[in-house]
Amino acid sequence: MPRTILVTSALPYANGDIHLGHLVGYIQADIWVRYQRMRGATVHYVCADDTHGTPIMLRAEKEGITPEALIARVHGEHLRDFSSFGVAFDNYHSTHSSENKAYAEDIYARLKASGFIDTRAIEQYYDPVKQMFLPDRFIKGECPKCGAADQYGDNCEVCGAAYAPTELKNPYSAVSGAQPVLKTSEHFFFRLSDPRAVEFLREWTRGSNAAGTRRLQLEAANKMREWLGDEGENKLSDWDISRDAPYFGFEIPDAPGKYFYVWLDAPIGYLASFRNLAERISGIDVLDFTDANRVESSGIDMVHFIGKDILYFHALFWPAMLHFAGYRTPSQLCVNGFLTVDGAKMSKSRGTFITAQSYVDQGLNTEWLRYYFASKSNGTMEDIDLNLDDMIAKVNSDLVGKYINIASRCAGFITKRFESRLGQTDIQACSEFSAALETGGIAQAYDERDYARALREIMRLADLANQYVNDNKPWELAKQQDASERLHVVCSTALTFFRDLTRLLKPVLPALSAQVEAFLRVPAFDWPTSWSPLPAGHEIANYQHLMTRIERKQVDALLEANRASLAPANDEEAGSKVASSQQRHSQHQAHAAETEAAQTLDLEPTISIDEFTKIDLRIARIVAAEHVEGAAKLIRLSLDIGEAAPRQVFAGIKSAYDPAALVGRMTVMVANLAPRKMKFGMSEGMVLAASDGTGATPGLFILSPDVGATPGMRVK
Ligand code: B3M
Ligand code: ZN
Repeated sequence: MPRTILVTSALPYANGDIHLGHLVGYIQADIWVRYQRMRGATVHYVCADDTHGTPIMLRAEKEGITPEALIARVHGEHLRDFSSFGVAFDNYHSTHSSENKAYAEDIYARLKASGFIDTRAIEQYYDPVKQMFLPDRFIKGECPKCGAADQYGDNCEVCGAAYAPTELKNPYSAVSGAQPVLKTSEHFFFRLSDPRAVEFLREWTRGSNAAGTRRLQLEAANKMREWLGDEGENKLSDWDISRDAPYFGFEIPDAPGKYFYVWLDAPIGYLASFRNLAERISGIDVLDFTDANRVESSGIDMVHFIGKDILYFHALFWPAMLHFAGYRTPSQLCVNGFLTVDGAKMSKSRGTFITAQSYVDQGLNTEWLRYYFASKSNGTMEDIDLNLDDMIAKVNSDLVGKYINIASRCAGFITKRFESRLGQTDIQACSEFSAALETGGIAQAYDERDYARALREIMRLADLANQYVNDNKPWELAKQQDASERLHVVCSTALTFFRDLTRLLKPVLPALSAQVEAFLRVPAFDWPTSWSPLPAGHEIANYQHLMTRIERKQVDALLEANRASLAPANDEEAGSKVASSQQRHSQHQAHAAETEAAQTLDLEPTISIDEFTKIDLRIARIVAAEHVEGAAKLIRLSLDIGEAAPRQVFAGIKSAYDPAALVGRMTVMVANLAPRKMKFGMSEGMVLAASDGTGATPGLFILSPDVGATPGMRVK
């Protein structure tokens, strides 16, 4: 039976631009939605702007406009950015809406009625000049641990210490500069520590959805167990859900001057956006989607795509709030990691804090990015690195070099020689291709959001298709007398393969697929139950080039456009300024070393392939890493290569790596090197690292496999 799914993406704050870091999660969700629809599911995909809270109120004030005017403008910008990247919501609503107000009030009233709301007086910093309570991020002062000046009220960006705003030395208000005073006021709390809530959440964590998929990824479920503690333990605290005026949000019924905290009504915005959409669709009963008593019978799933930084809100507060208010709870959370660019946190000074709009303005194809993000997404919470050179290489070699190349080499012959009509196809080749396609597990990989695996399989099929073209050489057939029929068959077969590859890529590359549908003159692709060839006699349109290659200079221009002309104090991460100048320095060194090596490259004598295969290289996961007492250069590594016990290896990489940063990484080891007895113990292999050979630091780089490789895989 086809599924019905309400899919949501996290609601971006209405006080900032959409950047590439946001897009990771939205693109992952959009691909999943498109895939489910191709499989025949009914999917409602909704999102909205998250519009409430102090930062939005203050920013509007600074711009001299109302918060309503600010959020209306940002709404337009956000929607424009998502559309540019093919992220196609059925509705992009706002948390500042009548639907959201009604839901927030209803949920609050029901929680209150079931004894889940407490009232308590709390003492907080208050700005006597601005006459408002100050959120932690709006209080600054000296770090109580290291004394660094101008640190925020919750944690220090210099030493990393976390603390309460009241611990800051010489605190001041970031709004007015005034010295804050402590003031008491009444707040409302959601009683998350109630034993009923803890018990419910334990049960909820273990659950699965209507399709039998577990509710939480492994890593998220582990986090939940950490937050919830052991059976019988109660580690949860109550949640402060009210804020005092002045505040931009919804005033709490029967509590003048008290507002719902932005995080209370933000996730409710999912339901509000859906309700607003449902009014435009006939035959939908919203209660089938929201009412706890109907979920069992309706079988409808609600799936949230979120970033790992907001798991706490979505896995604790949100399901508990819904459950104790009689609403259905989420059936699945799909959590993504953060984005790094070229291995480092995005930074304005490096130009890697790339806005969605600048990417479009620079004329880059947004489907390049969709493809690259998909190729790095494996359905886990791991961070994703946008390696710019790797993106260029992947797009140029996979998409343009392998996939598009099939059509560009064959389409012209059909047009010129056969009046744009396809001929018979090669039965043998077609059945081999569809057999390879059906055993590839591509559908399952999409369903599990392991797009990296799906794309690897699709590229394996593209290799097969290219092999077919190379073996049959249409360009040579075209020159031979009497080979016309064969030429027709070969090109028609290759275009069938191209059609199938496009179908498989459609969730990732919707715009390109639409161009291919037009070129092949076929109806919109779905996911067929059987893969039959394009029929003989079918007429196609003229081939027009479908995708260009990326050039490094386009990427450089993009970085330049994003390199902020801001004073350093405005950089995104104060701490990273040190890191970034260090990094530039080491990049410079590495580059110099590279040039030098190129001139004097001193190769080892040639070996045969047999000699090479004697070296058994394996993918290893570093499960532990520690300094070795008394050893100046060594780190002791424990390497999991899928054997019963991890191997111990001493690696001379101490000058370049902090052991803590190695744990969990994947690398490559020589697994059949004779064990060597060292002063500190047995070394049972060797990890591979690149270096310039001079021993200069930081001149050591251990190898990492591409995503998807698992411990024990052979490398050859
Ligand atoms: N606006 C934070 C974020 O953009 C917050 C998400 C709300 S989701 C209900 O990451
Ligand atoms: Zn500090």
